[in-house]
Amino acid sequence: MERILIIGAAGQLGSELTLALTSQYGGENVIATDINPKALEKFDYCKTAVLDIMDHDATRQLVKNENVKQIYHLAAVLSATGEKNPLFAWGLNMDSLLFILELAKQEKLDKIYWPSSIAVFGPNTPKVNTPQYCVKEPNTVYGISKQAGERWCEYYFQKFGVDVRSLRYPGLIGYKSLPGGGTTDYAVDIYHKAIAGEHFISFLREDSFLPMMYMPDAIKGTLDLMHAPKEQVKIRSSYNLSAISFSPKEIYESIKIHHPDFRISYEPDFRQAIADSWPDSIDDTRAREDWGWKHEYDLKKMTEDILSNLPAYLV
Ligand code: AKB
Repeated sequence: MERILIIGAAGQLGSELTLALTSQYGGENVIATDINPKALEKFDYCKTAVLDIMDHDATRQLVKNENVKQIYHLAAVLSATGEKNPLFAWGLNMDSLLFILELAKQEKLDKIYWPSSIAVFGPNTPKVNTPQYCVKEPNTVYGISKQAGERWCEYYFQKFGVDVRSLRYPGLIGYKSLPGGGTTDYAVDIYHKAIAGEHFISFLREDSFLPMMYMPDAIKGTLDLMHAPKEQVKIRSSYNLSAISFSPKEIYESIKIHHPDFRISYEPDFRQAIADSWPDSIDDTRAREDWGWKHEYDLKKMTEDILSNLPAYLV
């Protein structure tokens, strides 16, 4: 049986993608891996393995022994954490991607998925409806690593035929796991504070707009891209992908409708400069044209869904 390996499965995206892949391929054929053994305990429905992606030998052995044919490589240091330890972030983000691309080439793997991000854009990029192709001068180590990673993905596709596919995710918002060091993660934390009846302090200004997406849309987009016939995947760096765009004030107001006593204050920190360097909104025409991308959730629908489901997750 050909298996799917998920690297960094216990993170925000991996937690939900692993479940979706398991329902499509069956628990026997999905291997969730993470560096943290405790974090793997929640995956009682598929195969698991403790894996440090920097351990090339162990990763290669796992791929060979388990007959892995597809890899979702999700492990990365995100934007805010990356700024605290730039060389570590660069080392992990780049070394792991290059190793996986090389492994895919050597072992003739079927498909690789690697997430890119709106962080590839920078202060000189057009901010509104940011096009697929435009100036990209990222000024975070995370953004620089995603931009370089995109070039490597296209290189491995063009030179060696590695079928690697990628999306430039906006801020992803889910309630099934806690945020992991991103600039957009305030939009996850705010729901937790509202449910707990606590005051929320936003580390971004009230009018700081960023592109965002509810997790079910992100999962659907990822699987649609991975299931698309090869010839429809015409962009091999990474596709712009868009759903909603809002500010801290707007998400707060959407929550306040359901929690009238909820309070917010604004104390921008170093993450404001990161947000200021990213687009307000994204043009994802190519994803819509090439393989039929369509989002479902707007801010109102996402807030209703999170507020009705999050409490059950917290008990
Ligand atoms: C982050 O904020 O670092 C991530 C991203 C936009 O890639 N969520």
